[in-house]
Amino acid sequence: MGYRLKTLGEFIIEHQSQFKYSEGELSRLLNSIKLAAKLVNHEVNKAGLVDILGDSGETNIQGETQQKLDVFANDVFMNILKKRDIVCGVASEEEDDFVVISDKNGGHDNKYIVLTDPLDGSSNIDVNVSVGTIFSIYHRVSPIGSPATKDDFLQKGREQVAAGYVVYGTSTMLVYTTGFGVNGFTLNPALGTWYLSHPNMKFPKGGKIYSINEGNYVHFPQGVKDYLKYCQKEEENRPFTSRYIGSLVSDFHRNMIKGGIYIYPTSTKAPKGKLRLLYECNPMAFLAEQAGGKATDGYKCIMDVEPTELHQRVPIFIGSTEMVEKAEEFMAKFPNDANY
Ligand code: AHM
Ligand code: MG
Repeated sequence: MGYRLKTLGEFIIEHQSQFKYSEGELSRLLNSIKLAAKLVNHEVNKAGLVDILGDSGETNIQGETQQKLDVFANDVFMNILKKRDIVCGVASEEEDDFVVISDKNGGHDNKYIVLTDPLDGSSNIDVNVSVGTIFSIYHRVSPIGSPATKDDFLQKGREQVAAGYVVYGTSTMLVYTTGFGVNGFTLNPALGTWYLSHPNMKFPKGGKIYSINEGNYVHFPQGVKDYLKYCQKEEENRPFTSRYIGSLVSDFHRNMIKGGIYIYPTSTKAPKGKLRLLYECNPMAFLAEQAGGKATDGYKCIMDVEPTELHQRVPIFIGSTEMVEKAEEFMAKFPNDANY
């Protein structure tokens, strides 16, 4: 990678003036996420070398088995965020409840809250397939000086200040938005430096890739079944092609570059969908919209869904605008069965 490429550190400083009410905290917060991502990357990359693969023997709040690396990634993000004196609270997919963080004086003057899925797609770790980290940043709504409350975390996605993901793939990338477009940075592992490799990322308007776990087909709503048949039909520029890694970050990343749609709908097995509104869907929806794409629950924008609980699940249709809108046309023929 060329040595005169812009680094993530330089990029953050250059764009600091875009954040009207920040006194540099948001830049410092992004810098701490970049550090946490490097630590997790280091561990993920040596997963095959050391005895770190396999179950930690613990389950998270949803009763799913946690992998050791999930626990490691969660600890890294929690610890780094706790120590930086920027956030007043953090919620993680791997924690039962949100964590209140006091400032360096033992008070509660910090302004930001972070929600994170520290290691998404972790069932892929044992088989050496890409995983990711997802993060979402908000201003607190509770008064400065008092401990963070649940209301700080139950804000609509529209209120996000920043969001992003790290994809630990064939190379490691950090992709984020602060509401001024989406930029992607690739890690040079030899130097530990992130370089701006994908400036101003945009979803192609249309695309030919659909990503969904078709093993659940018989359990899908009729609108989804009909849309899949549309994707598979030999007509005009179809059939589309199916690609599903089973790692939201990686599937989203590929679709943003090539044009595509990712769907995790409701099903008779998962009546609310599978993915979490606050840790997964809202941050990816913010990125999608900032990249000219779209994210809905099949009927309305994900970022307009009113959050009611921390670990709430929602169905999601996300990706190239024309593809999402076509899927919505099929969904609109049936009543919304989403039970959330
Ligand atoms: P996780 O947070 O437990 O890792 O689950 C989220 C992941 C997504 O990354 C992925 O797209 C989806 O679950 C795959 O689910 P499924 O195996 O049901 O297709
Ligand atoms: Mg997840």
